[in-house]
Amino acid sequence: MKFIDEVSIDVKAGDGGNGLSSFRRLKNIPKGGPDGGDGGNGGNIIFRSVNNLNTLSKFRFQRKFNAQNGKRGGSQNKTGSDGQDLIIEVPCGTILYDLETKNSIADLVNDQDELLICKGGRGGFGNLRYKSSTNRSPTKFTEGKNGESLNIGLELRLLADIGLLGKPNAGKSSLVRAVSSAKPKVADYAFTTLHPSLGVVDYSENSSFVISDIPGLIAGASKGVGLGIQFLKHLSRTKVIVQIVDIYNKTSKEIIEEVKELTLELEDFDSELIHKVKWLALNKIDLVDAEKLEALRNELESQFKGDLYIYCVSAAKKNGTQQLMRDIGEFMEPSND
Ligand SMILES: Nc1nc2c(ncn2[C@@H]2O[C@H](COP(=O)(O)OP(=O)(O)OP(=O)(O)O)[C@@H](O)[C@H]2O)c(=O)[nH]1
Ligand SMILES: [Mg+2]
Repeated sequence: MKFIDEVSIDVKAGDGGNGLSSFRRLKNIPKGGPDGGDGGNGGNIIFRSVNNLNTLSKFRFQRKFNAQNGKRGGSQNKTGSDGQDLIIEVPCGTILYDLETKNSIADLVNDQDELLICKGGRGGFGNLRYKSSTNRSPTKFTEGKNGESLNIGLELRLLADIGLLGKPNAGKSSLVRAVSSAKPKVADYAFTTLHPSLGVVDYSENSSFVISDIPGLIAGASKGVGLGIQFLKHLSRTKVIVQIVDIYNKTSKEIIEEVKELTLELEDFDSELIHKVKWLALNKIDLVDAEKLEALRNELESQFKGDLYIYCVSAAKKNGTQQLMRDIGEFMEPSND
């Protein structure tokens, strides 16, 4: 299914049913009293987040959602039936915005989180309600109230513990394949990955975390170059961001430039995210001479002076990748918060 992470939709709760004005008509009681019942209430619009969805794609086909109206009141003091609530399911991690005010209304994170977003209108009163000692035959009734309506923006921010940040071809998808059972496509051309995906990493016998693969980022991304920065929002909920660099055929100067360049793009998008970049994975070490690698590593260690944990890995050969995941997993354990 196509990956969609932003949509706008119109939702409207049901209107309340009108009250009824009627009088009892029985053969032997020609002048029966008022017996008009109340209208039913309109159905509410409720959003629910569920685990088994991971994209907002279904909203491409349906943009308008109406909950049922309440039914009109009946004679013999029958209340009209209430309109059914409409439950709209979205993936966990969906943020709801009021598009008019631009305010965020809800952030549905956990499976089965629910929130009433638009309340159905109340049903009107039937004429029986208006009977009194001074007015035994009221004809007055009230109309049901309109249900609330909203123009809502939905934005999905994937829920991952770890996000990967890297240029196209750095080996992000290869790393996800190496450490999880997820199988994002890997190929030797830029922008193989066109949308984010998630994988579960079992970093020890009883512990796991979720890693997210995102499309590659290039200089100028914040100005829309390449696939742009639209996917960086999926890094916003991660606890840790791992930067990954292809070191094959590059000088240490080029590698340092690349690390800084990507950090700047990330900063342009959201300066808060910079603090999450704690790890640097130097990838494709299988293609690099061991001595050169050692020198490179020392140079980078002194350049980033403890700002980054530096790891040498080969995602393709699964070399060093388990250790990297284990160390990140242990770093994220609650006692280290
Ligand atoms: N030799 C070697 N090749 C690798 C390694 N990791 C990835 N590659 C190759 O590098 C190319 C790009 O790998 P991907 O995993 O698709 O890279 P990516 O970062 O996901 O790329 P985009 O999705 O385009 O951003 C593929 O041809 C991989 O086989 C590695 O450790 N060693
Ligand atoms: Mg990829």
